[in-house]
Amino acid sequence: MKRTNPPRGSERKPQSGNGHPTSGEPRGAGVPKETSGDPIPVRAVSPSGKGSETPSDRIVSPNPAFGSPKAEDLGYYREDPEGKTLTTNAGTPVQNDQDSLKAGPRGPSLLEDFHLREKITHFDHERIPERVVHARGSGAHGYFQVYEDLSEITRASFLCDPAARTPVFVRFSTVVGSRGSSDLARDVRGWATRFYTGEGNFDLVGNNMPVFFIQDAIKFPDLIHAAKPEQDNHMPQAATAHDTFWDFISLMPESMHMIMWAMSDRAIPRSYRMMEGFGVHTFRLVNAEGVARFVKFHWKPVLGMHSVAWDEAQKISGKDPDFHRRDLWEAIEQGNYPEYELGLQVVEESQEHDFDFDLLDATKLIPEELVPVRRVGRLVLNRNPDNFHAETEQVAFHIGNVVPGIDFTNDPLLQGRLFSYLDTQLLRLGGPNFHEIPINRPIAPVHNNQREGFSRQTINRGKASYQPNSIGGGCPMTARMMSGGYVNYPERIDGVNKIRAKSEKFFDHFTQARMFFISQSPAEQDHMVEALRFELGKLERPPIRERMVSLLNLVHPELAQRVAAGLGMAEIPRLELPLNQNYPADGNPGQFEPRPARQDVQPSPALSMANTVKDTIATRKVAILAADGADTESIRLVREALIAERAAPFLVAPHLGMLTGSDGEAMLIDFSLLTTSSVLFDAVFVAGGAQSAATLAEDRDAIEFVTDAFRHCKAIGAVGEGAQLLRAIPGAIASTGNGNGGESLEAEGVVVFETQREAGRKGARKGPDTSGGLGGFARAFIQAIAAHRHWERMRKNRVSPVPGGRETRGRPLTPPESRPWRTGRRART
Ligand code: HDE
Repeated sequence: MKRTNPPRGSERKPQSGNGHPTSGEPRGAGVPKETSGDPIPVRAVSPSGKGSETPSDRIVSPNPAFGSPKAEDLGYYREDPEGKTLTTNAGTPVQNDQDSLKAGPRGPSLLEDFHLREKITHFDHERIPERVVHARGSGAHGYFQVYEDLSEITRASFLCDPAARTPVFVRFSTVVGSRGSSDLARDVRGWATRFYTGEGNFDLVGNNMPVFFIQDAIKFPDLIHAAKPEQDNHMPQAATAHDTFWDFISLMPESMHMIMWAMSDRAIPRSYRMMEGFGVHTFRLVNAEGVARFVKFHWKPVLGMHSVAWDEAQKISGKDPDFHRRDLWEAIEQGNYPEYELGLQVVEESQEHDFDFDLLDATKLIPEELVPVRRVGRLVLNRNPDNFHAETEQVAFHIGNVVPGIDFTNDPLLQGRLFSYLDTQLLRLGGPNFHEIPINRPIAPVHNNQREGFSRQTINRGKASYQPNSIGGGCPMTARMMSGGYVNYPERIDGVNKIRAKSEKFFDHFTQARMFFISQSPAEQDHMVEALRFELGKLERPPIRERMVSLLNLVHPELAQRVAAGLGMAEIPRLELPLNQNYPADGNPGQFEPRPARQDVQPSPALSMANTVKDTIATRKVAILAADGADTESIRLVREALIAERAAPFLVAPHLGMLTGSDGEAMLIDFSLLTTSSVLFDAVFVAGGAQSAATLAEDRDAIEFVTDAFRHCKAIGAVGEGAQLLRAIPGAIASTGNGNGGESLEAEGVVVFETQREAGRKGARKGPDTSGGLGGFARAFIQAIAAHRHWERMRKNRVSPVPGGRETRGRPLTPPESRPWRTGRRART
C-alpha cells in the first residue's frame, strides 16, 4: 500500500517539558469567555493579586479556539487521526496492520514482529482498576459563574468575581455497581465537581443525597463490603436488595436517615440533569480577615428534580442500561446544556451548638426551613469529553483539593475521606504522578519538589529538589497568605483527650429519618413503602427482615406497619436489644443505644420532590405512537406545539422507514416498536386515524407501550380514534352510562380529544380542559407532561395500612438452611 501522508512527529503545539506552554508563559489562571453557552461577556481573571509571586505566571490570554483555559490546556494533548498515517508508538509508519510477521504464509509468527508485540502488549494493559466505589459514571465539561461577589464570606477568588467563568469537569456516578452496570440501579448518585480555579483545583465531591449512611470513616469499608455483591457468589450486581447489606444496616441504626433517602424516589432519578446535589459534610468558608463560617453546599437543578417509577427503572436497566449516560450526552450534543445553581447554607461560628443535631454528623442535614439556601451562582455543562478513558475514567477527584477560603471541619467522615481519595489513586492510576494526567492538571501553575516516580511527564530543571535551598535561589518559594498562600483555619483544639468516641448528639438516629418520612407526599410515601417491601422481600434470612421492620417502627409506626403488611408479617416484631451493635468491646451497650425520635419534629417541605419545579417540558422526550393512515394534521400540530416548548417528539411506529399519513404525506419514523420502549420516554401521544388505531390495537407491543406509560404514571394524550388504544388499559378511560351519551372519565394525566362525532356519542367528558380544539388539547397535554408524573394513579392500587399493628414477640424463624428446597448440605472440600 502506498503511503498517502508523510510521517509526522508530534502533531502538538510546541510545549515545555511538562506539556504546557513554557513555564512562566501565560497560563490559565482564570476564566475566559466560553465559545459555547451564553454570550455573557467575561474577562480573564487573575486571582486578584492574591496569587503567586509571579503574576505573569497566572494570567491567561485564552485561545478562543479552545473555549476555556482548561479546554485550551487539554487541547495540547488532543490527537485527531483524520488524514494521518498509522504509526507505532515510536512513530514508525506502519505498512501492514493485517498480518503478523511469519516464516512463510503458513509458518509460525516471529518474535521480531515489534508491531504485533507492541499492539498486543498495549491491549493487554488497557484496563485500569475500576473505582472501589462509584465505578460507573459519566462526565461533562462546563463552567461555573458566581452571581455576586462573596468576599464577605470567602476569599476564594472564583466565588468573588461575578465576571469570571471557572472551567469545571463534573462526574456523575452510581455507588455500588461495577463499571458496566446499569445507570438505573436503586442507589445514591455521586456528583463530583472539579473547579479549575486560578488558585488551584477545588473538588466538591458530593452526592445527590444530603446525608450519609455512617458517621465515621472507619465504618466505610464495612458499609461497602456489605453493599457490594455477596462474598461467595458475587451476586447481586449493583443492588442493595440482598442479605449482607440489610444485615449490616439492621445493626447500624445510625444509617436510618440515609435509608429513608435511599428508599425514596431520589435513588432512581429521571436524569442527572434533574437531581439535587449536596456536599454532605459541613465545610468552612473563610474570608480575607480570617473569619470563618460553617457552610453546606447544594446544587439545585434548573429543570427541577424528578424520578422514574421503580418498575420502570428495572425495565430501563434492560432496555437501555446507559439511560442516564445517554441522556447527559445527548442533551449536551443538542445544546440543551444541563444547568444547576450553587446554593449555600451558611451558619455563623457562634451558632454551632444551636441545633438539636451536631453539625459534624454527616447523617444529619440542616433543614432549609431553619437555614435557607442562598443561591449564589450557576453551573452549566456544555461540552462532552473527547475520550471517556482519558477524561471520565482518569479524573481523580480528591476532597482535599481546596483553595484558599475553603476549609474543613472535624466531621469524622470527612476527615477519613481526606486520606482515602489520594490513596486510592495510587493503585487506580498507577503511581504518584496522576496529577499530571491532562484532566487532573490544574490550570494554575505547579512548581514543587515532588519530581520522580512512575510515568513522570514534567522535566524539572535545576539541581535542587528540596526546601530550603540556596543552590536554586530558594525556589520554588512559599507564598504569603496575602499573596494567595493556603493557610489552614487555626481552629482551637485544647483540653481534649485522645479518644475513640462520638459526641452525644450523634446518637439521635431517628428524628431526621422521621422528618424525612413525614415530609413526603402520600405518593412518595407509597414509593418508600414499596421500595422497602422490595428490598426486604428479597432477603433470604427472616431475622434480618424482622430487625429492619422493628427499626422502621422507631422511625414511624405507619411506615413499619405498611412495610410489614407487604412482607406478610401480621405484627411488628419485637425489638432485639441492644439495637445498636456498633460499640467497642469494652463498652456498655446501653450507653450506645440511639435516642428515640422526637415526636414533635416538623415536616420539611423542601425534602419532598412533589414541591419541585413543574412548569417546563424542556428536553422531555415524547413518543408519538402511530401507524400507517394516522391523522397527519394532529401529528403535525402536536409535534409543533411540543417543539415550541422545547420538548423532543419522536415518531414511533410498528415498522421503521416512512409512515404514510391520512393525507398521503410520508413521515420519517424515528423508532420501531421493536427498537424502543415507552420506559425511554416521558410521555406518549397516540395519533388519531381509524386505520392507524386499528393497526395499533392489534399490536401487542403498542398495547404494552401505552400500558407501561399508564402504569408509570406518565402523561398520555390521544386524539380521535387513538383513544381506542387507551380504552384497552384498565382505569385509563372509564365510561359510564349506556354507551349512548354517558360520561367518559379520564384518569389523572390522561388527555383525550375526540372528534365532534365521537364526543357527541360519548356525551359529556370529565378530564383536562381540551376546549379550543386541537390547540386546547395540545395545551392540556403539555400541562400534563410538565407535572412529570401523575403518581395519584398508582395510589389507587395500594395496599392500605394494616390497622392496629402492634409490637409483640417475633414468631419462630426458619433459618435458610432448613427451607424445604434445600435438600442437602453443600459439599465442602
Ligand atoms: Fe467517596 N470515595 N468515600 N464518598 N466518593 C471515592 O475515590 C470514601 C463518601 C464520592 O466521580 C473513592 O477516586 C471514603 C461520601 C464520590 O471519581 C474512594 C468515605 C460522599 C466519588 C472513596 C467516602 C462520597 C467517591 C473511590 C467514607 C458524598 C466518585 C474512587 C469516609 C459526600 C468520584 C475514588 C468520581 C469516590 C472513599 C464517603 C462521594 C475510595 C473512605 C460521604 C462522588 O477514595
